[in-house]
Amino acid sequence: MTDPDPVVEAVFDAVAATAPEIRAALPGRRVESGTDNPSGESVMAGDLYADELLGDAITAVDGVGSFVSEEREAAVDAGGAVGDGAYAVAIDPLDGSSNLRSNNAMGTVVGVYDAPLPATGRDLVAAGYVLYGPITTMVVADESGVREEVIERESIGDDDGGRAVSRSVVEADLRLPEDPLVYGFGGRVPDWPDDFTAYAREIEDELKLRYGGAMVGDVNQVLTYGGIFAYPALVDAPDGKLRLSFEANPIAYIVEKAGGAASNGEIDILDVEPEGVHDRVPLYVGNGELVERLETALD
Ligand code: P6P
Repeated sequence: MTDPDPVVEAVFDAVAATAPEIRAALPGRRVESGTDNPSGESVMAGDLYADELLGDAITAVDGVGSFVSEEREAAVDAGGAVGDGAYAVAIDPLDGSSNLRSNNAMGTVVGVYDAPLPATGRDLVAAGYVLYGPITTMVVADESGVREEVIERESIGDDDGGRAVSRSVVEADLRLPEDPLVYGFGGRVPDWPDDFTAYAREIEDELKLRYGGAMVGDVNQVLTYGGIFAYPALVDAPDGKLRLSFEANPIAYIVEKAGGAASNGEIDILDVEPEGVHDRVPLYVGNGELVERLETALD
């Protein structure tokens, strides 16, 4: 069991500390902000709030050299030499924020890279996500494995009104269940290439549909019950929808550390060489045999 990296721990302490603030702010931020993100997607007020809070908290961590967000065009310099003792942290502040309107699960995705971005997933030293479900949980993966924590506010005494945030490990060794049970595929059937549609038709006869419109919630279903999640290449969008740096790479790192697999349809997601930090990539992630079957189907 390797000792936890103090900078990585400090990053996830910072992420956990913001979670109750972000959750408490969501009811008042269910509206569109009127702006688009660098990927051209409309941004909710909740996205901007989460991005601001997490940006301030993460860039304040000693050992973080730069900060990259789905909501920001360029990296934010946090004052350290990335790759030479400092890390680059990439986040999707509020993944699935469109679920604010329908009050469904969403979350924050975090990747901690030991190299300036854009970088491959092989440069990740840790990754995690916060899931705003009925319970606020945080899944964290590093070289020692994958754990699930419950994040709670705690009153630390009436006199000062201060409130600490607790991180309670509820699963110290999170492993992908061997027998697949659920699947979730993004996009619409008419948008899928024929080879993916044929694969999906097979899977639909074998597994139960669990698709909630937020990657973190859908991947958490796969990690809980076993199965596969995909946001595939589309006929009119061969790179799919999800961003490599702050969605696909962190999720691939987590699921592979938990015993699963992650592919862009041809190679391991973690080997995909990006040109820019906002590059999109098809993502197929979960049970190794189902991912391998998918790669064969797309051959
Ligand atoms: P669709 C959320 O906007 C997101 O980036 C992922 O969290 C999610 O998997 C996907 O897009 C949902 O896309 O097309 O189903 O709305």
